[in-house]
Amino acid sequence: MYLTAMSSAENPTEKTLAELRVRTPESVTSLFAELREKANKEQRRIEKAEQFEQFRVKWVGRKSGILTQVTDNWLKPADAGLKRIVGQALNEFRNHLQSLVEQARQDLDARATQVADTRERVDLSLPGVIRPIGSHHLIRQVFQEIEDIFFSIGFSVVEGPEIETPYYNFEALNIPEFHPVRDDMDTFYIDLPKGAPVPLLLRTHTSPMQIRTMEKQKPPVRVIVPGKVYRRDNPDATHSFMFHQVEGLAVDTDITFCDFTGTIEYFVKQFFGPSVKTRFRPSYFPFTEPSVEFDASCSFCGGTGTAAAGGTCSKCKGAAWIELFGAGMVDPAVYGFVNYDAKKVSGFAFGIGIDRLAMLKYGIDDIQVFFQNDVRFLRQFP
Ligand code: FA5
Repeated sequence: MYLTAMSSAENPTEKTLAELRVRTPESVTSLFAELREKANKEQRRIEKAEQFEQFRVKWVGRKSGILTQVTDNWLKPADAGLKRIVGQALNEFRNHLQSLVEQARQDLDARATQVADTRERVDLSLPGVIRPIGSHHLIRQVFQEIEDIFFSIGFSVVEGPEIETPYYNFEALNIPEFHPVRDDMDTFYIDLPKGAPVPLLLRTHTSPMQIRTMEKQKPPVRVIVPGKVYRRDNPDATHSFMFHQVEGLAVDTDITFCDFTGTIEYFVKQFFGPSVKTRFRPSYFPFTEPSVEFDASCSFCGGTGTAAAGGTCSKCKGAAWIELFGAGMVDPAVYGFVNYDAKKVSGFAFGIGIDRLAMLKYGIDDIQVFFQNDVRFLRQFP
């Protein structure tokens, strides 16, 4: 409730003591007592800063506050006989008003602090907010596992562009234009403005990084290249238009087929466990000679081809082996593109499909779950 100014009828301070017919010290005292009571009452009703300001102006405002009125109307024109007693009462009244104003100011400050405290108070007994902690995607975890294994045998990691030129993606890998291998990698070319110096495409494998690495450094080379690749493959349980590979390349002056098989077998046993068996089959890649496909014994049926419950193992379809990746000794023709002397150096390369490797290791039967971002799937691999 806001304080209202007193009307002149109810405000005796607008009149002189003579007009109020106050002639004795007792009536002066009771007049001041009434005024003091009124001020007390109004001060007790102050709740807000505006009310405080109204109260202050009304009672102690210099221009027309009640204190000034009392001085002008009661003290100054008072009869000589009453002047002393009015002066004394006025002094006490002034002190009283000042302490009322001060008290009201302190009360308001305390109230504001209390409101702020209540708003900001932290209740330590309340249960905390549980923020779910994220984790690496399974593909990222598998990348990490593979990187750790190859780190331990002296390989380092390099990364390369996902947008490539046909030269790095095909030609320098010994895949000339119109080579039938390009049919399998028929892919995503980028729409470029007319007159662009070279066509660009999303890389179809991580193998272009073999060339980029050998262009940059002389042998010995021992690198792995994790990354995304893109192909115009229709999505199904084992195919995606975007998937992940880890390329491997080792070139030095005396690298043999034995180094190659030893390295690959070491990796597979570290990744799948010591009981897994491995084998090579002849294959063909234009940039390796000889080329192989590398198989591991099926980890689901223990390499028997038979499911635990009897019947054919659904993962290897009874073959007892699962194809893991392509690899081979670097074709000497490739060295010609990077100014390596094919008579002096030799090496091996491999290209692992990470999504299928993760599917095999973790028993996942549909590649699409990697890209659907369903937390019920992701949470299984914290
Ligand atoms: C290559 O990409 C060669 N660059 C690999 C290589 C490197 C050979 C170095 C020799 C030396 P390939 O097209 O087979 O090879 O693909 C390699 C792996 O990628 C496959 O074994 C498979 O695991 C995976 N892959 C291929 N296509 C898809 C696809 N559409 N979706 C998911 N994974 C795929």
